[in-house]
Amino acid sequence: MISEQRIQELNHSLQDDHQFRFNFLAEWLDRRGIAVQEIIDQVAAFQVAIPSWALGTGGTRFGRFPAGGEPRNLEEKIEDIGLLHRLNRSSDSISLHIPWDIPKDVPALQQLLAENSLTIDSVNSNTFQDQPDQPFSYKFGSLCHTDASVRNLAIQHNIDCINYGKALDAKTLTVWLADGSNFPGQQHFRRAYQRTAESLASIYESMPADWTMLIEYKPYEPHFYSMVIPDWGTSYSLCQYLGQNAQVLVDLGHHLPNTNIEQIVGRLLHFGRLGGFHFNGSMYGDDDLTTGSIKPYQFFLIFNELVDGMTDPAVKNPSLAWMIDASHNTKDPLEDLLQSVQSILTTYTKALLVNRVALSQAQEGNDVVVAEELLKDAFQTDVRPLVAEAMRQSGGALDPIAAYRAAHIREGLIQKRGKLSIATGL
Ligand code: PSV
Ligand code: MN
Ligand code: MN
Repeated sequence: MISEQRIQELNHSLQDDHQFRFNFLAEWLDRRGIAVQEIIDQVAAFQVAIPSWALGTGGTRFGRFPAGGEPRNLEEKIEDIGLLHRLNRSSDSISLHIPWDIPKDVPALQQLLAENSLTIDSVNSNTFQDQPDQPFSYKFGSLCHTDASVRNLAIQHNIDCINYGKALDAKTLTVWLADGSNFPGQQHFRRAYQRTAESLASIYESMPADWTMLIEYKPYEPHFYSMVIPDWGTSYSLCQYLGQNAQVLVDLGHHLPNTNIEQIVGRLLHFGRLGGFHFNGSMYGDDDLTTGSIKPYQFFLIFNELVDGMTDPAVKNPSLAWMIDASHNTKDPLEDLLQSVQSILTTYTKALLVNRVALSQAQEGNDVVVAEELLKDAFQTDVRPLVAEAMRQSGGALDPIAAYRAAHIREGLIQKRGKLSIATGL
């Protein structure tokens, strides 16, 4: 849909302005003792996985307005992500959701992944929907269910996910449970937790030793009175119960308004239990909007904690799995994903600019104003030329969204797949 040569041609037309802006910023940072190329290399190395379920329009329960040209199968989803990766060189993997993405022809998929320079990031289980041929229902829960037959079905589904993942060299199983209750008295909290822990242990025991289980939490929805894993503390305690290869996954949208997410990140890093991140933007809750679109300063503060933890030798946390978990109701999903990656990299770059030595001194000396100003200084720096330069140096587009539009990609996809093609998603 867009060749590397076309990307270079488009870059050529933007090069002059880019160089001007880049030189100014690079010189300014250089004067302050910041190693610019090191920052660029770190940004270029940062890769964010794209979920297979975010390539179509999400919709709400009130309606859905398809973008047209949505991917109709796993192969086309891989092609779409390959396209994103060609443009920004920062989305080199895909997360699968079973049973939506059951791999059929594994060798052909492996070849397609290699052609698109992609790998499989994680496999996500789905026990929040009943499948047509399913013998028991998840209506009253899956891993927490009162009936062992339902629990075993959900356990087996997760084991199947691991096996699908193994065939494609994945190493992560992500578990998000919709289990919970809608009314007081409906569910016995302690027994539901215990059954969940034991079910997760059966799955954990079936996982290869080099795999990680990521456990996501969410305070509400689909249940509105209680969720079995509503918060990071519950995820954390389940991880402790399971073992070292279980980690907490933070999804930015899974917090109640005004939650101090950056502090949660700091805590989990301190315990060495932060396994992964689902990026999105949120105003009210699990809105799944474009990353960074609503609260960019909070997003920066979260990245500041992440960079602080990742660069502190005292922190013993495994490397993190980064993924976008968004839904697109009004935008072209591919443009939204490009915007999200751009926002993630921009915010990461700002966090890399924080003067950590000075910040630490200000914190230890209780200089509140200087500490805050150091953060604001990094946050207010326009680092977009650094991100563009990282993409250019990696062979991507200086301006991925402009390149996407210039190449009329959505129009091409509609022509190929039709106006009414619908992708599976949330
Ligand atoms: C539902 O809230 C959800 O958005 C979770 O964040 C999961 O990660 C995702 O769906 C896929 O199951
Ligand atoms: Mn999520
Ligand atoms: Mn969610």
